[in-house]
Amino acid sequence: METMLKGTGHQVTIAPESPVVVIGEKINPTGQKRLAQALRDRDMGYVLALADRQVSAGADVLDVNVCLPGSDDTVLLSELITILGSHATVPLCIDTPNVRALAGALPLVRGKPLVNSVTGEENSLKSVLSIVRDRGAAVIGLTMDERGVPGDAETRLAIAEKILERAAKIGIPAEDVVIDPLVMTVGADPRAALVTLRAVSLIRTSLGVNINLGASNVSFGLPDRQTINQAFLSLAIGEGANCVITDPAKLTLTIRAVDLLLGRDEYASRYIARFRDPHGAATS
Ligand code: THG
Repeated sequence: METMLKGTGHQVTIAPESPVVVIGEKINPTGQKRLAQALRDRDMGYVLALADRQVSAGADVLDVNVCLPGSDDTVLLSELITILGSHATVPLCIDTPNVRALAGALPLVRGKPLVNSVTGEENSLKSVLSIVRDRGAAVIGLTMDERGVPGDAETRLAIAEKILERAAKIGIPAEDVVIDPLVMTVGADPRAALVTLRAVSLIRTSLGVNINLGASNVSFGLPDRQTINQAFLSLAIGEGANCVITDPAKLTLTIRAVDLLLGRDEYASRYIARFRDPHGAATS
């Protein structure tokens, strides 16, 4: 199954056996004071530089989240989408829990974006899927619902099935739904990563859809988070994850190494390309 995304200058395909697609997560003010301030000051130059740095570091797609604590992101998201759209050429991933912000921003995105995200909650399914369908976008489906994130892989599979059914019902094809089985932190629950890895495998083999994962949650509160994130991603890609939302400066090299080891990088050219430019500016 192929999920196709488009920016103004790049087309990106998420597909099994293809190289893993990297979504740069850094345009997100959560835990980033400098970005939060830049967004409050409308210092768009700072945000555009952050976009460029991530693309140079290997991001195929850019996640855009401008949710500042205590303020509505409706206006800011639309403003940033417009500016980013005439600057960055890669596809965008619109990351907001605010349906109004999503509805306002999505028509302004050029190409074919990814919407982050819909969940198995009735409210979310009802409001988000129709916006996605009307725009002809693709969407990330999170395997959580009114009861939260299930503690077992089978229930996450059931939620993924429900999201796909509801999407199909209103005319969104399965290839435009990327399922995110969600990872919790292993610092709080030693089996957290294991459940996610099982869910990746189960969803991938049962439903055949493409699978996204965030890499940063897993290591929260532990020392040397990067090592844990690298190990987790390697295992997850081995189980079938083929799209990763992460910090490209820290994880791209590991991802390219895993692609190489899984036979998805002929002549090791993509891995080697990361070394051609000291700033990591090689993009293919
Ligand atoms: N799945 C989907 N979308 C997601 C997530 C996911 N969006 C949000 C999040 N998870 C991924 N995005 C971020 C953005 C910023 C940070 C982490 C995840 C971040 N993290 C460090 C921290 O937690 O303290 C701070 C900086 C760092 O060391 O990198 O800033 O799972 N679909």
